[in-house]
Formats: sequence, C-alpha cells, structure tokens
Amino acid sequence: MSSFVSVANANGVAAVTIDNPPVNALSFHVRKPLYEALIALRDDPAAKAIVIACAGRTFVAGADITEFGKPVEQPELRAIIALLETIAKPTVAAIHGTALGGGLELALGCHFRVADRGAKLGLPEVKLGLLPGGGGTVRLPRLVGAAKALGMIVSGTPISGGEAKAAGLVDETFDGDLLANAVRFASEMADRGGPFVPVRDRNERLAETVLAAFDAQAVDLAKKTRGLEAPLACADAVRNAITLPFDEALAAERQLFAKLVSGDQSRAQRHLFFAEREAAKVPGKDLQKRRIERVGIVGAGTMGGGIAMAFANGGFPVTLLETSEEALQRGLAMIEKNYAVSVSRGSLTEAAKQQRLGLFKGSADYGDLADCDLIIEAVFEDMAVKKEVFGKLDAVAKPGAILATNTSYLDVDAIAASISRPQDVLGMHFFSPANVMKLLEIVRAGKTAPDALATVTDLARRIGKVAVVVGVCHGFVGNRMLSARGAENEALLLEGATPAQVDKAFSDFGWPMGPFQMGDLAGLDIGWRNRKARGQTAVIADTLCEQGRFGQKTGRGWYRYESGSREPVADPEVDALIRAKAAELGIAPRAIGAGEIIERTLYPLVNEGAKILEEGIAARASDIDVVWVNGYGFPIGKGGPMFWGGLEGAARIVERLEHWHHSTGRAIFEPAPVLRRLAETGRWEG
Ligand code: T1G
Repeated sequence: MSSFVSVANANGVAAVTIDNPPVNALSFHVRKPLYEALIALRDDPAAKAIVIACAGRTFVAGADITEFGKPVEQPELRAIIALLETIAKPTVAAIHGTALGGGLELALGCHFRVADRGAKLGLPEVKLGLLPGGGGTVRLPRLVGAAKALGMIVSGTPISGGEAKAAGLVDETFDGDLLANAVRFASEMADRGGPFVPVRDRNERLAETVLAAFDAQAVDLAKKTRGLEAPLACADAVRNAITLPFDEALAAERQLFAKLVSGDQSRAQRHLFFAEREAAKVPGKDLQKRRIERVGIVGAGTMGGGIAMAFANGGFPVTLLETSEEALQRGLAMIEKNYAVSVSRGSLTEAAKQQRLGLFKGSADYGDLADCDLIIEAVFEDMAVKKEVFGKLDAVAKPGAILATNTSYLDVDAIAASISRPQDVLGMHFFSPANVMKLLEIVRAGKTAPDALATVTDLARRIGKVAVVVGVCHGFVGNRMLSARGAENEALLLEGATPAQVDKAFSDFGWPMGPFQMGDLAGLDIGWRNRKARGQTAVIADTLCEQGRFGQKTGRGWYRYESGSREPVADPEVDALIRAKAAELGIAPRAIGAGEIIERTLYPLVNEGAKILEEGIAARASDIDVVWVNGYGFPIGKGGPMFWGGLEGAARIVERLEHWHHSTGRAIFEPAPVLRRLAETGRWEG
C-alpha cells in the first residue's frame, strides 16, 4: 500500500484515505494506488461498503494542475470514476474542506456524498481556462439540475455543504467526526440494501430541464465572458448532458477539454494561478511575523475609508484618524453608506454590516493611534504632507508598529528617512476602491525590515488582497507601466485615430474598457492635476479639462454622457478639437488600424515591464502579470503583459519597437536591453 492512499476496515466498511499534502491533489502517485485499492475492495466480500476520505485540511482540491501539459499517466481520473461506477456495494465520499474540480468529480463517481456543513464544493476549472474534464459537466446536472449546474460550472464558484445538501449534491451533512459519521452512514446504506444507482444513471433532475430557459441562461452568462473560450465550452458541455446520451456527452466533454487544455488561454490562466502564489513567497516569508491586532488609518477620504473597510471586512478593529471631527464624521458616513449599499444589494447582511461598523473607532487625536500595530496613511499625495504625518506617527506609535504609506508614486525611501525608525516603514499601495480591488502593491524600501515585509504580505491574504512586493521608483510597477502604456495616446489621436477607435482596439483585445473611457470614468482632472504638478502638458486632455470636461462626473470628457447614463457617446466637438490641434501642429491625419494602436501602447507596456525587471523593482516577470491582472484589468486569457509578451514573441516586439523608435524618435520605444536579450537568447536573465 502507498503512503498516499491507505485502507482501514471499520466494522465491515472500508475507509480509503488519501493523504497527499497540501491539498490532496489527484497526482499520479495518488491515482495509481487509489485505483488499485478500489479494485481490491470491489472484489473483497469483507468490505460491505467503501468510504473515500482525505487526511489533512481538505478533501481532494482537484487534479494536479502541475501535470497539465505533460503526457497523462494512467490511470487517469476518468478511469477511476468509471471503476467506481461498476462497484455494486455502496460508495460514499466524505468531504471536508474543499472538494473542487476533480475532487468533486471523484465524489460524483460515488453513490453518495456526505460533507461537513461548512465544506466547499465546486467545479472551478473555468478559472483555469478549462472545463470539468472528469465527467463533472455530465454528472453534476443529474444531481442538482441543469440550471444550477450551469451556473456553478460557468462561474466556478463553490457552494457550502449545507447548500449542496439542499441542492441534492450531498446526501447528508455532519458536524463533528466526519469519518466516523461517514462510516456509519455507509454501513446503514449497506444494511438497507441496494440497488445503489450510480449518478450516471440518475436522470430525474435532467428531465425537469426546460431547454429554452437553459439556452437563455447560457446566452446571458456568455455576455460576461469577454473573449474567453472556457465559459462557452462549459455551457456547451452542460447542454450536451441534457440533449445527448451519457456516454456521448462524456466523450464530447473530453474533446472540449482537450482543446482548452492545449490552448493559450488556459496556459495563461494556469500561469496566473501559480504566479499569484509565487508573488506571496517574499524573502523572509518564514520569519516570525509581527502581531497585528489593531490597525490605524490616517485620512478618512475615499482611499482611507476604503482601506479601513478592507481591514474591517477582514475582522480587524480600526482606528480612523482625521484632522477634524467634521472630516471624520464625513468619512464614517461614507463607510456606513457603502455598507448600506452592499446590504441593499444582498451581498452583506444587516448583522454583518453592524458587526463591521462596530470595529471602527474615530479620532482626531494622533495619540489614539498609540495602540495600533499597523498604521497606514492615506493623506494628500504630497511629500511634505506625508513627511509631516510620519513625523507625528513616529512620535506616538508604539515600538515595532509598522508604518505604511498608501502613496501611488512618491519615494518611500525619502519618507522612511524622515523618521527615526526606517526599518518599520514600507508602502501599501491600495487601488481604488480599496475595499474592492484585490491588488496591493507592497513597496519594499531600502531599510524595510524583512519581518515587517513578511508580516504585511501575510496580512494581505487575511484581508483578501493579492499582494505583490515592489521596489521604489516613480509609480512602482503598475502606475509606472500605465504611463508607458498611455504615452502614445494623444499622438495616436493627433495622427488620425479617434478615442473610440483606440478604445475599441483595447476592448477587442479583451480589456474591460480602453484608456479614454477609463479616463472619463476616473476623472480627467486627476491626470490634469498630476501633469501640472510635474510641469507636463497634454495638448488635447489639458484643453478638455480647461473646458470643464472632466468625464462622466461632468457629463462630458473624451465622450459625451446623456443625463444619468454611463454609456460613452462619441462627441463631434472632441473630434473637431483633435483635428484643430493636429492642424496647429502640422500633422495630417491618416487611417490608423488596431494593430498599430496595440503596438504603440501594449508593446511599450511590455518594454517598461522588462526595464522594471532589469532594475529589480519586480522580482519576477510573473509578479508584473499579477499586478496587471489584479489591478488594471489585463485580460486573464492573455496571462498578463509579460506572459502575453512571450506569446507575441520578444523578437517581434523588439523589431516593432525599433520601427516606432526610428519613425518617432521617442524614447518610449527604445527596447530594454533585457528584452533584446530575451529576443536573442530566449531567457530574461543574462
Ligand atoms: N494542483 C496542484 N497544486 C495545487 C492545486 C492543484 N489543484 N491546488 C493548490 N495547489 C498548491 C498551490 O499551488 C500551493 O502550492 C499549495 O497547493 C497551497 O495552495 C479534471 C481538470 C484548494 C482553495 O482549481 O483553489 O481538477 O505555493 O496557497 O489558499 O476536471 O489551492 O505552497 O507551493 O492556494 O489554502 C481544479 C485550485 C483543478 C483548485 C486552497 N481545482 N486550488 O487554497 O492554499 S483542475 C482547482 C485552490 C481539475 C478536473 C480538472 C486552492 C485551495 P505552494 P494555496 P489555500
């Protein structure tokens, strides 16, 4: 018997336990002994029933994702499930923790499923650019109905053990000793006698399906997939379960899976799955973490309030500091309003809202921050103001408290150098709205203590953030690259493209929206203020702002917005302004295609990422991908700028950058040496 699969006999019930830390993935070294054990137990008259359980913190969390892209070693999961369905004696899956993907499919091969009430059961393959490839698209609808199955599989969102029981996916839920309860349940099923019908032969729930309603649901779900193949394949596979005999639907699932698993989109999404986990592996990650119990936030504006909510949502008591009682009350009122909106949308209960509001303590006195273990300033983006705040924090904060700045651009080293404890200083760059956006750039300053960095990185997970450690430079990783991506925007307009054409090239690429729509959403006055502070100009955007065209909030920006609508409408006045500015500059308009737009925006994006990598501002190319997918909406099906750059090919990117550098003379197109090296050698490093 293998160390990954063991069998114990409990009063005639065979308990098979899988033990493959950390998540009991169905690796080959699990599948082989599991298959052999099931064959032996199928033929063993002493075993009147079989329970499949897992050791450790969770039931099987899926196939082993690291095996994808390699030759499949038999027995594959489908063979194990097919074997299970030939066993006449009752088979029971005992689910704790998470039963995900192939784990749930293994459980669907059993006659029965029992679970901890708080377990999670789901088929998240779509998040990897896949579909359930172990029969999940054909078996799940047979237990929960086609509509529920479609929603679960296309969203990839798991449900709880309690919900699974109500839906018919789980036969019994337990609190307490799951294995003992599962063995007893199996024994009772055996004593009650068969026949025990495998899921594949249970069609009653399928018969309820109204195909037209199912198709309407699938069409509605398809609207949100924005160029991703897997969600559409998931819907096709579930539809096959309704319209085709079981074995034909199963074969069709296998074909759809084979196509997806070898495609770029799934490779991109699997890359991101591991990239997010790699990003959390910061130097010193195993050091003793500092104890964080109470968090202080300085500034109760949009960012400070959002950050405070992020911590309260994670269960942390928060002290919110403002300069005056009036400003504080304004901030607390905004937080209360945000929670009220969540309650009205049904995404938060009233009780949870009250519980979270109970975690806030407001103050206008810095002394009230003395008991905080982490203090984050989210005040005006001005170095003098930030240094003043840090000076006050230095005077009141307890020894060992971590002092963080939420600055988007400013030099964290300079802030750290302004106080007596630079080892406790780092950046925590949240993205607005901070209680919603997942990305958190953790800025490692030159003197930041490793344990402080490890503490905040670990804390990020606890508040549901995806953390990436970045170095100090203007704009760190995300905003620095955003500047590179947008450097050519006005030149494209002056040379003949319209805002709508540029935005369409972006949305066709898979972005949620293009740069001009995004500017109107965020407010053009923000960029205008930043440019003025840095002595920069933008001929068209500055004129729009001088005309009070700040975007959606003023009803006009790059586009026009009919009263109350957020739908952008092309504005002839803007087109005329662009043409007039071009004429002043002696630029004759020409047709500009989507390919050129992508080359002059996304290739500089990749190039700047290469420079960031070369300067050590990011530790890995995949960290840059994590930043852009979680903070800027880079399409997940393209894996992030650096993964996509690899798909485009470094040689092609260098060649096109050189073309644009030659024709425009602008430095943004100067290929980074590391990108040239990648083009020549295929490797990032020297
Ligand atoms: N395969 C390989 N490694 C995995 C893995 C998996 N399925 N899931 C997690 N890991 C690694 C992960 O990389 C990390 O490694 C460690 O385990 C802890 O993970 C045929 C085709 C289960 C909710 O998509 O959602 O089945 O960084 O940090 O936060 O139809 O892991 O420590 O070296 O995420 O407690 C479907 C993916 C697969 C579930 C636990 N299943 N995993 O979260 O820990 S495809 C999934 C998760 C499939 C079938 C199809 C989470 C978790 P390292 P972690 P966690």
